[in-house]
Amino acid sequence: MLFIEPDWETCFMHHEESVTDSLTVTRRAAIGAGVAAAVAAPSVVVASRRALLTADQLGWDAAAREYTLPPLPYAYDALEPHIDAQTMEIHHSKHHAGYVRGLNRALAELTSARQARDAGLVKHWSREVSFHGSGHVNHTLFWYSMKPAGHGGGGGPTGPRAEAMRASFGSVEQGLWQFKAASRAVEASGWGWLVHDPVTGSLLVIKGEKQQDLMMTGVAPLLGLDVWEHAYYLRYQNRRAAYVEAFMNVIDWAAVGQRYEAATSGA
Ligand code: MN3
Repeated sequence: MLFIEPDWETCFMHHEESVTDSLTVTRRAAIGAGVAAAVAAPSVVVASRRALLTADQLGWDAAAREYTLPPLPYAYDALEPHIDAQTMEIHHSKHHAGYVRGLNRALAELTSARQARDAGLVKHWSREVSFHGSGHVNHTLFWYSMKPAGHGGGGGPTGPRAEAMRASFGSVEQGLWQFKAASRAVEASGWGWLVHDPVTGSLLVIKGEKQQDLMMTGVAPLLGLDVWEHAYYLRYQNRRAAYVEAFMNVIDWAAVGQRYEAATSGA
């Protein structure tokens, strides 16, 4: 059963079509509106075989019941030259930190609005939870999708993941081409995603301009690419395509594979 306080669950219900079990929530956690797992069910995230991110990775402070900015799993300059140290430092210490602050504040304000029975404010702060929570979870997944080039980063999918790419896209190369094309084509800010659809068993490429709305019911995110300008402008300016291409050199395919196995194992 979910480790969700009844009030949280009620508040999230209009973001989630049906929060019925921990796996459903966990699988949705990183793709946008499914913040519930990150917010209220860290123990479920840890315990689930399908876990995408652990409570530690998400910086969840169980005692304080709030989030802290989780450290990067590598140094700011570890992804050079593909992603520069200054961009990484600003992206993590300013942008990601802002989402964590925003999420904590929104959760607190939501509590107050609910206690005051103010439906308008509940609507407002629920949106803020969705926006900042998605930002927090998406960025954490993004950091854990990269490794230094040649040291875990780059190359391509292997084994069952490569087979899944072939079955879904015709070839690994065509799948990566579609992922890059979708990421380049995001209008203004947004994300490119490689996801697993449990209904068809296929991999899909999706893109989203608004992270708070970025949800496909039930799909499990495998790989996300941040194409907001703050993610690349210092080094690549308006050349998003060059940044998308550079990202290929630092993808941690082992991590993507672990998410794929988690998404496809069990029922
Ligand atoms: Mn970003």
